[in-house]
Amino acid sequence: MKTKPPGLVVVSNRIPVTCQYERGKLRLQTSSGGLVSALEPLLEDQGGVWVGSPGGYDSPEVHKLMAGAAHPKNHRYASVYLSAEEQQYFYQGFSNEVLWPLFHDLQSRCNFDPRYWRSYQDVNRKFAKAAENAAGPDTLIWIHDYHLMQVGRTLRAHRPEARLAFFLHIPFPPPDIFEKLPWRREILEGLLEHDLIGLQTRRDERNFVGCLRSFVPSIKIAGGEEGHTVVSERRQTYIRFLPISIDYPKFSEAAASAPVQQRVEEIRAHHSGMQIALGVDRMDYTKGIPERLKAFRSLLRNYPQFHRRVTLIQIVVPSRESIPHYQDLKNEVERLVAEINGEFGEPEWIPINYIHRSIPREELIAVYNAAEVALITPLKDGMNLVAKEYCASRAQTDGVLILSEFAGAASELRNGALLVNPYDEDGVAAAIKKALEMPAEERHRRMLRLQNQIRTANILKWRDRFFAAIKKSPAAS
Ligand code: GDG
Repeated sequence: MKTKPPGLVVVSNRIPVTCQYERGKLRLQTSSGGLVSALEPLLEDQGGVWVGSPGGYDSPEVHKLMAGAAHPKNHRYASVYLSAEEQQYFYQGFSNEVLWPLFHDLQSRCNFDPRYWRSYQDVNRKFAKAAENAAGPDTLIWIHDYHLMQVGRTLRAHRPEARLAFFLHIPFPPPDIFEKLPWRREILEGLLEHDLIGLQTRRDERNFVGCLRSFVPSIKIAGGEEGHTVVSERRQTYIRFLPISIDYPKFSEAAASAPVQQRVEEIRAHHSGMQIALGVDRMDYTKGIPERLKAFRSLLRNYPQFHRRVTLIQIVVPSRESIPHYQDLKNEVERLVAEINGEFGEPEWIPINYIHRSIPREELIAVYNAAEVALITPLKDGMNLVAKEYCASRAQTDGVLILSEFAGAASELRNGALLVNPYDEDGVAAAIKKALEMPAEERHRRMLRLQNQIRTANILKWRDRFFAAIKKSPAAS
């Protein structure tokens, strides 16, 4: 008997499990990062196939480990295996030395090596083939993020009638930055093979449409407030900003649970008489970690009344460690932590408590709950889920969110958060002071607004809005 084809195939660079060497042995670990956090609850609820790479190199050992891996209850993984060279040129190279810095407005960090582009196209074809194998004729194929912007091109060539959607998790740059990309036209035309393109914010939608106008002159664009429709030679594409979110109850319920509350008590008892400020980030230069540490140093220099009264817990999850810029960043962060602790520390007070590893989800929720202030100050960020998770985890409807105006989350959370320019060291220091001194009634009022916003616009709502937008896309009508 033939099995029913799945209704949804999600395609992303990584699936939620990672093959990694640990003390010389290859093991399976859970992957962390915003995309996995966002898509996991959605697939749990919806079912389907998740196509992506499990990391590690294409080898019999990795295949064997994946063959024995447990699949989640409601969906299954279809692995795409990458060679060492593909990891180097496609992943580290084109994805993370070209697209990542360029799309975060940091073009001086780009390395436009043409070998990277060739590998990017080859690997995108590989992902397209895996998606095609997993999809039935009516399946929606939903491709995610900047690693896979050419997958739609191959899929469309093989399946002209397929339903294809794309979501970009990172920002889309304005035309005067995007134009530096030698393959700008190919990237835009590849994206236009989808029926729907979702972006994080209105600004990203505006930038993307601006780039289409500048670099693909043959198309017609209509629309405004309710999204844009692009008519190209062969098809129509609907473009819409759809801000991603979190599984709100997962955080709020865990935060209120007895084991988490017990951990919160322990963490607070350890910092008795002090307020806790918190940073949680992947180790990435876009997250503004050195700039934040310098702002915290300004707080301690400008306002000595906070000595022994505040501790910054900074959790940094190792990321992309084989890329030189990331190694330099780690050294810079560690130097700054040591300098600041050296300058201000006392026998009974360490100003910055630095954790350089991923901690378990429940422990993270306990830390969110224990911290009076969250310092989310990326230089540029597609959304930033940590900002939303922090609010959802505040069981006592209290706590102050300090948020960079350059995070995608700022457009939804501006009414409750204290918005800052992450490049303004003294400005961020003043915002931390304001947060630490904020009256309880104002903290409560602001947090209530934030929680209401995030609870209503949660991840399942995001999915529903995405599916509603697909129905609106011209191919569906
Ligand atoms: C990309 C875009 C966009 C962090 N530390 C630990 C841990 N985490 C989890 C957090 C959160 C995720 O990692 C980080 O998500 P972000 O959204 O903040 O950032 P990116 O990884 O850069 O994500 C971003 C996102 O995609 C979704 O579209 O918002 O702009 O760059 O979920 O909880 N998880 C655990 N331990 C940790 O120590 N378990």
